[in-house]
Amino acid sequence: MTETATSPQPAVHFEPDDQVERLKAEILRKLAYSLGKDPAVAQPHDWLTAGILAARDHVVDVWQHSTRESYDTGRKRVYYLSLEFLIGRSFADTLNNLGLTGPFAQAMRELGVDLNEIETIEPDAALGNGGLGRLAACYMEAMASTGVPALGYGIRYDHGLFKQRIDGGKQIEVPEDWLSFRNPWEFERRESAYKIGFGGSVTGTDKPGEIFWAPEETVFAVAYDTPIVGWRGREATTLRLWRARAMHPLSLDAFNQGDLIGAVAERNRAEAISKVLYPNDSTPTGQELRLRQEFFFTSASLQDLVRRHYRQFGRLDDLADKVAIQLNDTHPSLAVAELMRLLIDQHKMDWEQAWEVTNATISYTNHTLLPEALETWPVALMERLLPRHMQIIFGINARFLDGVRREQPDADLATLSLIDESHGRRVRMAHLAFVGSHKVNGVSALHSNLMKETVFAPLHRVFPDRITNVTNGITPRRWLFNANPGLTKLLKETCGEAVLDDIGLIRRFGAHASDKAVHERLMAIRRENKLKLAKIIRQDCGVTVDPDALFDVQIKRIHEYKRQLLNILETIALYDAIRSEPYRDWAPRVKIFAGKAASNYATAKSIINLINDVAAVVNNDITTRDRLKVVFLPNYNVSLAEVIIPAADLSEQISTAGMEASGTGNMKFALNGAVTIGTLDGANIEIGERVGADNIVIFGMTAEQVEAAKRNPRPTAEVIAATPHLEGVLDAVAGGAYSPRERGRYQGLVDGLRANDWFMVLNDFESYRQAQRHVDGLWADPATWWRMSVTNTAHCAWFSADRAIREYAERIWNVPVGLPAQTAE
Ligand code: NBG
Repeated sequence: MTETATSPQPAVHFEPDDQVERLKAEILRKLAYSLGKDPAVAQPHDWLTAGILAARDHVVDVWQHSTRESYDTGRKRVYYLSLEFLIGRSFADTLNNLGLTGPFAQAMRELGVDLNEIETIEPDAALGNGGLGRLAACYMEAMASTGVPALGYGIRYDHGLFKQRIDGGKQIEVPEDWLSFRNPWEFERRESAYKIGFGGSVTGTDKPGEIFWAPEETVFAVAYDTPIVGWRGREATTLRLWRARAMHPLSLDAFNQGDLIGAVAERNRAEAISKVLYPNDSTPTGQELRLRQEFFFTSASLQDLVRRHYRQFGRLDDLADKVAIQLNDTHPSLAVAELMRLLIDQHKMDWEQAWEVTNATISYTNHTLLPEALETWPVALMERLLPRHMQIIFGINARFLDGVRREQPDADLATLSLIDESHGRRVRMAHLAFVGSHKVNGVSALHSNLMKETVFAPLHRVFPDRITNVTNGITPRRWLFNANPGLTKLLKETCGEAVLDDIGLIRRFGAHASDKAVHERLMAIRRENKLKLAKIIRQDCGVTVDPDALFDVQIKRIHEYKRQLLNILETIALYDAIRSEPYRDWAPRVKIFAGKAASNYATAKSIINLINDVAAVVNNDITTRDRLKVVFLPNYNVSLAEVIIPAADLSEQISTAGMEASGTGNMKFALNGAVTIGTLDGANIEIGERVGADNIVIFGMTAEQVEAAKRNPRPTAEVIAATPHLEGVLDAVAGGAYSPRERGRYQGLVDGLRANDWFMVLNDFESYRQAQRHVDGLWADPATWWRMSVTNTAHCAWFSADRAIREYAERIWNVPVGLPAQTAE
């Protein structure tokens, strides 16, 4: 589909002056008729809501056109199932994608309102924990931008990821309440409600259509739709989030007998399902409510898409020609059993055909290899909560294992089985997703290879063509054009305006790698971005930082494998070094940390505490003055990342090799011109391949070396003894030098390291320290530093989410991409 032939003609085509007048009128109408407010008394929040509602109308024009077009042409559609969508704010991005930022700002200005200011009061939609959820949000926007008809399915949590406060150096979790001012982006669809059953019993015969599941409990899933508009407002995708509602919100009998709690018991139990996002990242939660959430949104989504297909085409044997279902991690892997159930029990399809359809329709993305992160559910719980699905899973397993037994008599069936018999009987959700999918992808080249060699090795031998790789991508609209307008302007000047439509053209920036004038411009742009961040640091941490210092940034979930601990231990070593040679010419640095820890992850919380304790000591020491500052910014979220990333000089991507599946922050930093210090892990490797070894600082053990060291660990005492400075750092931390009021606070943390260096913090310490001193040298030479920066920006177009979506479309979904391809890098 091309822009000229079929695009709608929204209001963007008016003459500039008319357009501003028209936008003003639209905003005022919303204020009056949707909010009932007079401009004279309107609060900033009213202006925000009126502005969003006015912008949303423009999105709706595009959206209806996209939806109608994909319906009329019967095009294949992608259904992206994800328990998490970490969206952040939407107003600025939507305006930018519609090309309305300038006119809207002007309209607001003429109404006496500062658009930039009201944009910052939009709450973040934080329906996700970290990389996995943010990836889903980037992909929804990229599908709209590349013209892939798509619907994202998830849960409309009342409360997203908790807000983090830092109190006395410790993380405090506060409930988040993004819906408190209502959500002006969404449309409630009362008419699109599905019954979701739990428990009960199964009766009948084995024949298709003659089995009956009578659930003991039924809740409603009600749809809420949010349109997501792509670049230049050409197409839009739909995010459909489900909210749980009770069938009988009030028991009048109980109420009349004075039992107020009992009267709403059913309602509370039902609504609990969409009440709150589980705050776990890369580790499963293992609670019944979580399984209920997973089934709830999976079942609602499948009922919805099966009904849509059946209504339009009147048959289901061709489902895979029109529908591609992508499972974002194993959380929706019950889709395999649920689709089988719908086809067999409700549509009377026979098992073999249903299996063929299911397998051809579904594919699965794996996002982690951490063994403790692979989801499993006890068979007994599944039998109680989802008896029919458990039968189907047993059926899938029996046929699968029979097939293997016939073809590969030596295969180790215990490792292949969907049921793990070794720790009580448990369903392996990754196995279920793998067996039920026609393609399974990892999210970076290294990760996909490790999938074949480690957790999925047995399944890979049975299905050697199933695993493929699609390295993650990020949307350049949000993470470059919108987050970094200064750099974007420079890129337009140096690469041409067309860079906005064809991010591949950013490679032209590389011609300026040694251009002094460009370096000067970049320095000024970065400085401006750093000033903005410095202001937040002053407000939120009470620390004044020097914008000319090197901003060294590690922002992500707090996790042992991500190794914030390595970073802070090295920071302590640097602090000691500065104190012992205070008159040396140290490169001034600001160490910036941000990130949340899962509420039940004690070690991660202790690491946050340590960072804050070190910050308190370092920032108050006059000997280090401005040469070292340490800050921990509270409440890391998408909108804070949008300020931090364009202000970063150095990007810390220092996970234990083999443990970070991909990383996506690494891509955002590099595209914005930060230099990466990192391990050969996840997508760091591919960033290094593109920017070149001279433009990235790599240190530490490789994934292979880590594996070998785990099999044959070197005694930690030996490692410590062989590593300069390390003993002193560990002793200081363990002995309470940074926690004088509670000297034993970090004894356990350090004892843990001494007992077992599972994450190679001790093993990689010296290599990391030297890499940091190498960074000092690079920073001291601006010609080199800014050459590196230019080169990073110039060579990272490949990490655009549009490229990733094209790969999924071609290799996994088999859907045509509607909008013209950008020139390949
Ligand atoms: C995360 C990985 C990241 C990766 C994102 C997106 C989970 C389970 N996995 O490395 O840890 O970038 O997924 O693929 O959250």
